[in-house]
Amino acid sequence: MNIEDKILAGDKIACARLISMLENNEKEAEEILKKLYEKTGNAYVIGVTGSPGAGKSTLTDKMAKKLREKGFKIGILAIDPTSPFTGGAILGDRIRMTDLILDEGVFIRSMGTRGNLGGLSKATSSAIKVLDIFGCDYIFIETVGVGQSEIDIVKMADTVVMVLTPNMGDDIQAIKAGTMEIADVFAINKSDLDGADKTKFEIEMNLDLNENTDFRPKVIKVSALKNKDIDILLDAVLEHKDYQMRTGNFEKRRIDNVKQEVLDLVKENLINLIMKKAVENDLLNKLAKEVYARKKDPYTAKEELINLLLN
Ligand SMILES: Nc1nc2c(ncn2[C@@H]2O[C@H](COP(=O)(O)OP(=O)(O)OP(=O)(O)O)[C@@H](O)[C@H]2O)c(=O)[nH]1
Ligand SMILES: [Mg+2]
Repeated sequence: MNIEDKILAGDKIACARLISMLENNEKEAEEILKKLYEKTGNAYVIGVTGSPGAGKSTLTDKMAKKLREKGFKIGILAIDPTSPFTGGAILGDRIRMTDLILDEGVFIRSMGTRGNLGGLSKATSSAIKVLDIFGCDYIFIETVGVGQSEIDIVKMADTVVMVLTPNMGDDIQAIKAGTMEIADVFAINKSDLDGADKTKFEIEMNLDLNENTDFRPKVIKVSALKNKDIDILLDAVLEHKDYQMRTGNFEKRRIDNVKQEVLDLVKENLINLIMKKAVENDLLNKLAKEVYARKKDPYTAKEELINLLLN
């Protein structure tokens, strides 16, 4: 059997292999995705984001288990830009889902920056496609932190769950400042500890200021550790899913994402083409020296490089 058929037959190893090939930017892998692309589009993607240690992995594990009980097939991608590890080296500290790993209906993988030649964002969007083809009904993408690269990644999700914890103090200010608007659902995790009501109150107050949006995110107190109120959180996710389906927002969001993806691919390809030609002719070196010596300006240099492609 070739790798395509294996993946369609539910072979996890083949799935992992194709993801690795995509991470290595292998042309053959892209060809496989081209052939199988029409089989994507069935999975619903849930982004889980929040500060380090907020309980994202524990929570993802509990949500995945609930969905497994209903017979759904699940994919989990743990994205960690600070981690050098990728693929098989996952099962360390950042993921606490050991028993799910043995479940044939669950695919788990962590993805770090190293070895991802085309960048983490591209690798993530490729991996989502592979898991979709593999037959996952729900795909979780866990991202640490709130930096721009994580935001770009979490935007690939259909629903974003922002995980907060009680007594975050200044952290909550940071969240307000930058990233509140990417959340579709807020999960106040660790609500077995004191202070969850206060955090919920603060988030609700902030949402009050934002009444001009047509969807108001739910704020749900949960405890991943105690497996408490996970159903309520999942209901809030599904409610957001229904809202999007009803209003056409789902389609709009996905089309916006495709636009971004295609443009990113074009950018990458053009740069590669220009670099290849510029290196062949030693042109980049020559131009850089000329710009340095003030014989030329950077803008003219840019035009000359672009002209390489056009001619
Ligand atoms: N008290 C309490 N502790 C929790 C809860 N959920 C998770 N934890 C603990 O918080 C710690 C971090 O949990 P993780 O699930 O690894 O958190 P994370 O956000 O995935 O962490 P990183 O991936 O490292 O950013 C662990 O020690 C968990 O046991 C909870 O609901 N209540
Ligand atoms: Mg984690």
